[in-house]
Parts: sequence; structure tokens; C-alpha cells
Amino acid sequence: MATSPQADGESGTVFSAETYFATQPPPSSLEQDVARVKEFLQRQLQDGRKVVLVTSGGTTVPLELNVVRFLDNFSAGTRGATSAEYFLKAGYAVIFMHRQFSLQPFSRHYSHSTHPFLDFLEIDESSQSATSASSPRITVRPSEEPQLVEVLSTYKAVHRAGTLLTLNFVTVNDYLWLLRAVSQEMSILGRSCLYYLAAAVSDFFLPRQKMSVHKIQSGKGSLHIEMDQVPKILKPLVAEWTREGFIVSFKLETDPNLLLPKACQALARYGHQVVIGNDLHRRKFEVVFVSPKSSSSSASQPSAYEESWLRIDLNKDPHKEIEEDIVAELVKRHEGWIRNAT
Ligand code: PAZ
Repeated sequence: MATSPQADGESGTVFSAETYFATQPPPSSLEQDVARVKEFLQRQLQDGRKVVLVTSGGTTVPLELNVVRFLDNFSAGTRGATSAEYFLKAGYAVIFMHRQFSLQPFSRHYSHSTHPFLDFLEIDESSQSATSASSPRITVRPSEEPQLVEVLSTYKAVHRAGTLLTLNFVTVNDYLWLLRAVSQEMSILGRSCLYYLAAAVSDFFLPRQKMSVHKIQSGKGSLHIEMDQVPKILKPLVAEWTREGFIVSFKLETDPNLLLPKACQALARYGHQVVIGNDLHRRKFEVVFVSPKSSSSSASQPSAYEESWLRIDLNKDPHKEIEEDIVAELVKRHEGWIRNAT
């Protein structure tokens, strides 16, 4: 068994997934998380529900063992949190694996930056609270009530039904260990599980063995850090950990010319079912689904893939969320995947 990383011939090191997990330590919460996932999946199996794993938000790359500094990325977790709600609405049970403190289903509607909840509460000075004779009641601004009632009642119903399990990660290492463990557990569902990998995962990391123990000191001029490549985790996910799951990955680009070639490249490399391509600045109203052509005999040729663009018009309907249509399309494709089981 190879447990040492390989030099890539230029600079840095390429870790296989096997080497990665043999050399990087698991997060301390892993065992506990796996126990919660097992219990959740057993219940969904008994109830005959399909399960989707939604990954969401960005990963950090710590630069020190006693971490003061880390690299991060832009993702707020909007795509993941919004999609999770639509999957729940479509009858799926959802494992929502997200970056700690990123947006979550339901509470996302009251994000502290875009819609802070204190702004729509009012103090009714004329009334007395039922619990304390001296303090006045808090009321909800009438214009906010309809949405709050809708969000709150769905949130409560999901909690009563026990169809949402939330797990969190911070670093890219937490993410990789958790993704492996959850997907291995989910494989008991066969074709009834869907993977919706919307998290923005770092492509580079600093192995524990190369990290400074203490805070990196300034005063020695510029800082040079050589990072290694994060292993391509979709490869073992598709080929080993969950062979029958319906796997959807996301590809983010800023150069529109790269979107389709990169999506096709991912499908050719990993052999999964769908790549959803999105441009950083257009992602709220336009995405492209890329998937193997059903009749294709050669999945390694670019012509072996078909693209299908999904667009919404935010000028016409500013409240429309593109995730509603993304999820509707995937639910259809997943049903086909289950039907076509041999
Ligand atoms: O979290 P968000 O809604 O701000 O952004 C979503 C997204 C762009 C991170 C997601 O749609 C995506 O493309 N994720 C994969 C990124 C990548 O590794 O290419």
C-alpha cells in the first residue's frame, strides 16, 4: 500500500485519497457524526424515503496547527441551504453537511446581513408579557408575518418528521473525512440516494506534517507557502464508496469559456451522472447541466456529453430561486436513475 505522496514532477505533491486518509488525522467529532448518520439513515430506510446529501459552503485551509491564519473562499452556502429546502419539499430526507456558520435551510431567510430578524420585531409597549408582569410583548411586523408563518411552519414540520440532519465542517480535512464516512454509510440506500455536492472545496491544502506548530512570525520578509493538491475525492466516491448513488457535482468558473470543457473533463475523469456548471457572477440566474448522452458509447469524447441550460428571469420574478428549478430537474433525473436499475 502506497502511503507516501508522489511528487507531481513540477512542484508540490499529489496525494491519492488513500495516502491522504493514511496521513491526515480525522476530526474529533467524526465518530459521533457517523453514529447520528447511521441512526438517521435507518429511520429513512424504514420510512422508504429517498435521501440526499447536500454539501454547502466553503472549506478553510489552516496554515498553523495552533490556527490563527487560514485560507478561505467566498461561498456563503446560499446554493446548498436553498436547495436543501426544495429537496425537503420534494419529499427527500436531507443530510445537510455545511460549513459551520454558513447559511442553513429555513434560518437563511433571516440572515443577519440581508434580513436581520431584530429589524422585523417590534415592542408593543401597550401590552404586558404573559411571562413577566413588567416586560412588554414582542410582536412581528405585520408585513413580515406571512413569510414568517410559512417558513416557521415548514421548519417545525420538518423537525417533527425528522427528515433533516445537519452536520458541520470547517477545514478541508474535516470535509474530506466527513464526506467519505457519510457516503460509505449512505451506500446502503443503493440507488435511492442522491449526492448534491455544492460546497466550494479547496483544491490545495497544507498537510499537517508541513504546518508550523505556532503562529507564523512576521519580520522575515515575504511569506512563501507551498501547498499540496487535495486528492480528487470524486474518484473514490464514484468508484468505491457509493457505487449506486446518483452523483451531482458543481463546477464553478470565472472564465465562461472554461465552463463546458471543465464540466466534460470532470465527467470523463470520474464517470458520475451530472455536473452543474455555474459562472461566479451569473450563478443566481443561470446554470448548465452537463451529463453523459444516454446512447453514448464513448464517455471519454467531448461529444459524448449533452448540455442543458437552465435560466430564470429575475427582472420578471425577483423572488424566484433558481434552486427550485435545479432541484425539480434533478428529482426527475433521479427517478429515471432509480427506474433504470437493472
Ligand atoms: O454558496 P454560494 O451559493 O455562494 O455559491 C455556490 C457555489 C458557486 C459555491 C456552488 O454553486 C458551486 O459551484 N460549488 C462548487 C465549486 C467548485 O468547487 O467548483
